[in-house]
Amino acid sequence: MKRHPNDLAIFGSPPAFSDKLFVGRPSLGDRARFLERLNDILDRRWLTNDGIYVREFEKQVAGIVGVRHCVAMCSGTTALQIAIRALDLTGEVIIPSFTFVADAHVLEWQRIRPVFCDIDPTTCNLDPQKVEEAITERTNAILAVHLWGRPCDTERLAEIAERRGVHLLFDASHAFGCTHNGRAIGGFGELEVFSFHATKMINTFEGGAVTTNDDDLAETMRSMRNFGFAGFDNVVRLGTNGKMNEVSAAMGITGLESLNHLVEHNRQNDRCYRDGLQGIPGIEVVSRGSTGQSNCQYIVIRVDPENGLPRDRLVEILCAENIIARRYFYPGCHRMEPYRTLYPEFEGKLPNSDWLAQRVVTLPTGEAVDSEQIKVISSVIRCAMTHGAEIEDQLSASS
Ligand code: T4K
Repeated sequence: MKRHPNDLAIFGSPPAFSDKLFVGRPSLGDRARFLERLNDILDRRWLTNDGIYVREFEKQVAGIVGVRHCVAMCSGTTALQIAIRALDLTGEVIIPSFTFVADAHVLEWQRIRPVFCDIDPTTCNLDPQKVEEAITERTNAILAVHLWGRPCDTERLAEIAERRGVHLLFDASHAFGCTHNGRAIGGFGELEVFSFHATKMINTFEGGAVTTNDDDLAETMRSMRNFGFAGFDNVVRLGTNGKMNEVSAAMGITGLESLNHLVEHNRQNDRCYRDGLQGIPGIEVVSRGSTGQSNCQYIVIRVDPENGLPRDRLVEILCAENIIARRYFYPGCHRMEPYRTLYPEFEGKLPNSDWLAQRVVTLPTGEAVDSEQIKVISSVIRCAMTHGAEIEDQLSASS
């Protein structure tokens, strides 16, 4: 195990891992079961358009989440787009900037103005007080994100949304299998949106879904994802192609069979990281949240640059060791195009988002990562942070 800066790969030592360890490595579930289902799909020659696997996947997701409807889609982004169309959102929608850029894109794509709101640096989610302050007569909705599976303050946001007469929906892309105050994520607000992208807790290669208890909304979204059809030859509204295909749904069902095992594996990894990273100067493992069970799909550390190494240097060192860590979610949507050009007014207005975006690193976990590997990752981080000044000196001397 790496103990000294001279053993680090950036100084010419062999990397800690011969193969790259990626954040977001997909969990696959039982391969044989998936292949069986794949053969069945081919035998049936029913590949997409509301097939039996999609229906089964929707039924199982709705059951786990505890809602009346799950409407499966071809991606989380499409699910968000269809959801905001079904709610008929217009004007302005409040969202965090500290999230994946899809949240801003789906609004701008519909010509809705994203209003970036700051987060609470402890919860890393929208700060309800700041949401309240951001509401104007143009505000139509709040789109909150359960970032890294940490539940939003759903109660305060619901109270604000109701009192101020705006819609409330959640992006639960990271939160499948998480609970909040005894309830599964997926049943809060008017609707919640999941991503089942390859990198997510449950994956359908590409995929997503909206979960809701609203019968009319569900029916509207089912029709919208299928070109606005309501039966043969009968188009009743504007629609698109947002359908999930059968192979994706079969992958999702296979993943759901292993959900408990996958979550338990992630929790074990989470415990290993917390042990391994304990007491390292300048490193704090972001908490899982205290209101429920986490799927532990994201292991996020905060790197304090005043106490060790700058965050980006640590990412560089990890990368040289074949540990492909990610800066989720740097630099924040308001600092990306087209938003920084369209809406320069958010510059300097989101101090907590900017602060966190400069400090976070997401580390590899999931089925493809085990405890022994985590011990090695932790020891590389310990070495790098403990010898931060030495490393910087050596690198500047050699450049
Ligand atoms: N809302 C939120 C809060 C989200 O985080 C996302 C997506 C969405 C909405 C939209 O949902 P989708 O429309 O995607 O269903 C990745 C994912 O593509 C994206 O789904 C995800 N969030 C985001 C957080 O991560 P990138 O640009 O970082 O992807 P990329 O290609 O760099 O891959 C990520 C990591 O996963 C790498 O370390 C490599 C690894 N990987 C990836 C794939 C696809 C694998 O090891 N195997 C694979 O097959 O966006």
